[in-house]
Amino acid sequence: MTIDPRSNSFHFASALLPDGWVENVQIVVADGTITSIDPGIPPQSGDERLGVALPGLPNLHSHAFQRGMAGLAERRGASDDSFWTWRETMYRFVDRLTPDHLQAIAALAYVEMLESGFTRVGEFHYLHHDRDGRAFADPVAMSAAIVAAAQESGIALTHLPVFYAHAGFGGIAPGEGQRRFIHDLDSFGGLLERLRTLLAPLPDAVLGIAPHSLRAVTPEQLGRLATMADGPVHIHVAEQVREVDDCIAWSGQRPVEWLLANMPIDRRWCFVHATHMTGTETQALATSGAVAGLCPITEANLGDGLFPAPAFLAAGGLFGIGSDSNILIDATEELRLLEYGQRLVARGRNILAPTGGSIGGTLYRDAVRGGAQALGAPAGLTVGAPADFLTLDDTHPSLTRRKGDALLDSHVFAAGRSSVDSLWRRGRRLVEKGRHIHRDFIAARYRDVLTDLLA
Ligand code: NGQ
Ligand code: ZN
Repeated sequence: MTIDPRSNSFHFASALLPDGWVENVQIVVADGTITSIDPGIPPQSGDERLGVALPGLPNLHSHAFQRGMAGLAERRGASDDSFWTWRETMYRFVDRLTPDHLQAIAALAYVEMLESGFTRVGEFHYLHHDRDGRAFADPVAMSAAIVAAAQESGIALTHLPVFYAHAGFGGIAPGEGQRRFIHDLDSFGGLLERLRTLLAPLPDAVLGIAPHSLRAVTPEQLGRLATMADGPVHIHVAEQVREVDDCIAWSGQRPVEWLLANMPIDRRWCFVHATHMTGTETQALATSGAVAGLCPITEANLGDGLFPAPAFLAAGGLFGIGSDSNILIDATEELRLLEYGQRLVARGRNILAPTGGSIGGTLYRDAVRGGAQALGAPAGLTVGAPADFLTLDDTHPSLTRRKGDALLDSHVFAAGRSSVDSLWRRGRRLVEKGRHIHRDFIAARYRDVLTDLLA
């Protein structure tokens, strides 16, 4: 029998499928795509035999370049530090980045995402222009660096080019530190056109659109933007109390309230953060079809506040997780902190699952489903989806004698990312024993770039 080099078959002792755990499952892959899933059969000759398989997690919100400043904004300043003082530091870091710098930094971020169990990233990309604020000769030069980093690392990309026009509510003119982000609707339309071509050769790539925040766009621009593309629509919203206060002063409504009342919110939309909501807003967002994009590590790092997860989930809300500032890239820690934030405030345990439910299992499954919806991608291991999965290390002490959801509880709460063994994208093994196959090269280049940038 001749073996098609693009065709693979895998046999797993157990696997998490969209309908739950199955044992002894064979998954056949052709050209990167799953062509069959057969549970309850013994290994066939030619199968690669593996242990526990999980679907890869979508990382629905990343600003890859911020990986380059991770840890550099943790020193206390003269006056009270806040999200807004952090943003000043971030703007200074942005000032010097070239497309080559961006590619090197993003590639390392994506390698780390894959190593921790993410298989797709939603790159919320606003660093469009050259250092002087003028468009590059090739206006998609910075997006091309993101695409190159996705290609090198192998991660699936949902590219979310950001529309940014103003510094605050009411159409305030942008500041000097924002010069590299700015578009008008015409230039942004041109950018989208170029991006369609740029993304076409990248397997499984999705193009969405991202009005940065209600601070950065006018209502007229926002209304137009949603009609300029048919993919996902992502927006930062209600992350900081100051934003809520400014929105009320401008419109008489809170940010989430304003969006739900004035825009055609549906399953295409992802509300990133949505931290500060009233009970009424929480209910309304949960039933809108939109996904809440939660970034627990970054939200803790920036002092944002705590998302009202119990009420949101009780109302049937969908969420996904994002690594946002990439201060630390770890899928298990995002899920762990999502639950721990609630425990610390409620002074209780086992909060974000229905009665009798496993916290790790519930959060993992929900984050796969919500993240996939938000990134315009198939959710989990199904026929027709890309073969994007990871295996857990069966010999990890923390996983001893665990099965089914108990594995996910111990993966998320006890072992953390150290229990990720290998990871496949489109049926190709990119991570082996916790290390990306191109880690050495990509990490060395990252060090060179940071040495240059921090000189
Ligand atoms: C961003 N990050 O676009 O990188 C923002 C900060 C802003 C987060 N919100 C800038 N986490 O919101 O104006
Ligand atoms: Zn963000």
